[in-house]
Amino acid sequence: MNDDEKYLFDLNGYLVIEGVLTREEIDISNQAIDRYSEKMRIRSREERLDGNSDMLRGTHGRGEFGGLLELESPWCDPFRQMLVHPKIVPYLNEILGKGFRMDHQMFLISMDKGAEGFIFHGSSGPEFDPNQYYIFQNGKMHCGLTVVTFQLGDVNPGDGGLIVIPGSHKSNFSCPVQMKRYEKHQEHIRQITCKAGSVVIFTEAVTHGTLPWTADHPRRSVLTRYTAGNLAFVPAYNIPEWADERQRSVMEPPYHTRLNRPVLD
Ligand SMILES: O=C(O)CCC(=O)C(=O)O
Repeated sequence: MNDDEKYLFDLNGYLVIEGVLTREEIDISNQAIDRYSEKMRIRSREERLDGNSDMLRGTHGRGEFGGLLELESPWCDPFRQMLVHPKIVPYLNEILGKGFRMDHQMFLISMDKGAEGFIFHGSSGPEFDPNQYYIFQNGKMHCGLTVVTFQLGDVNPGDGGLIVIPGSHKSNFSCPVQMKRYEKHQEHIRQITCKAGSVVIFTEAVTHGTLPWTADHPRRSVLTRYTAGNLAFVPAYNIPEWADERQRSVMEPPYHTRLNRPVLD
């Protein structure tokens, strides 16, 4: 993570890293999702995420596809590589510290035209959230839950998808309710655009949400939430047999790095 990237992550609470996946990796990942399309779960109207905001309303829920790491070989391969992707590890070592761990299991967000948005959420201000936080101390960033999103399709201006309030991970006041509903102050809100193969990293402390999807091509984003090696948001899980040494290291339960915790370089 170079100095410009550190500055931008600290400033905005998120970072876009371009060109992480090759065209072949993007294609295989998309083929895997098409092949197992029956595993896609469309959120029901009872589980709506739009917070009853007219600005975030859609015609249907977003698609979610879990268990990507457990697909049959070779379809699981690109996702297992994403888990400990060598181009992403240095960023997580900087943002979360060595010994970082996968917290929530990897899953796909899929949105086709008309899929609803997600009301703004995140933990910034006014209370301290010991699981989702952003602190800068002793010349270093310290984060709780942090999201890594691999993009399997382009996200163009106006398409919808992930939106953030840049800098809100350091805010001290509550986000105005109408802003959370995307009804006010839109000029301070940024839609994150990027090309297929890019990765977006953001701290859960930055106030973020989702705009309804408007493009003809689907949104496909593979999300994994990581956290510092001593933290857990969700209960730890069993380490699967297929995991190699690198993958095992990010699936360790939470404990201090000093206790011979395996770390990735
Ligand atoms: O649309 C996005 O990428 C944001 C998703 C999100 O914040 C969530 O699922 O909790």
